[in-house]
Amino acid sequence: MAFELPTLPYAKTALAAQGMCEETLELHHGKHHQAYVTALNGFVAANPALAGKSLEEIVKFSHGKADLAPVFNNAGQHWNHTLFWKNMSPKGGVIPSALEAKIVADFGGVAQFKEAFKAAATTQFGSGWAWLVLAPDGKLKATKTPNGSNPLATGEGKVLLTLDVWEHSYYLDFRNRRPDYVSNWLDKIANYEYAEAALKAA
Ligand code: MN3
Repeated sequence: MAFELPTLPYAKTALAAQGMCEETLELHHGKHHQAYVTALNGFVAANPALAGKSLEEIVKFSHGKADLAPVFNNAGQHWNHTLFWKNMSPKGGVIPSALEAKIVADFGGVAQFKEAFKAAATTQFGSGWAWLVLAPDGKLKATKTPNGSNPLATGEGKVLLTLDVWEHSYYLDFRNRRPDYVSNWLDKIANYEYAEAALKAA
């Protein structure tokens, strides 16, 4: 079974008023994400060791193996983007109460959480991702990974929220201003209801 590009959970115009324009979503979802899916399917078709494995299994299996680096990059990017689309909402930016209580307990406050997440997102040199995870010690943690990597591969915790900080995710809307993209995303676009549901399921 070939992997498929997931449908966006909202219209391509749905986030424009919040700072992510239709062209960004069209290119990012329809071109960038599609390219990762197409490449991954090519690798799976050519390598019997990958046949029948789920996306999660391929990410873990290929992680840290030099000869499977292109597989890991594309499988990771497929997993990361699939989550990223669900991590945004036209009604984003509102932190529900159970998640807020956990954020206050572990970061000291919402402002401190946003500061920590923003620090992770802006200090990721070059391409990569920022994450809010429930770490193995039971505490929320803001972290980052380069390129197509993710906490599923590194074992840093269960993912509640992720933000793409590759330039293709923000250049049309914010040009070179990654810090503004991150702040705007946390305040207006992030789907904290998804993050709270993931926390409750963890
Ligand atoms: Mn991307």
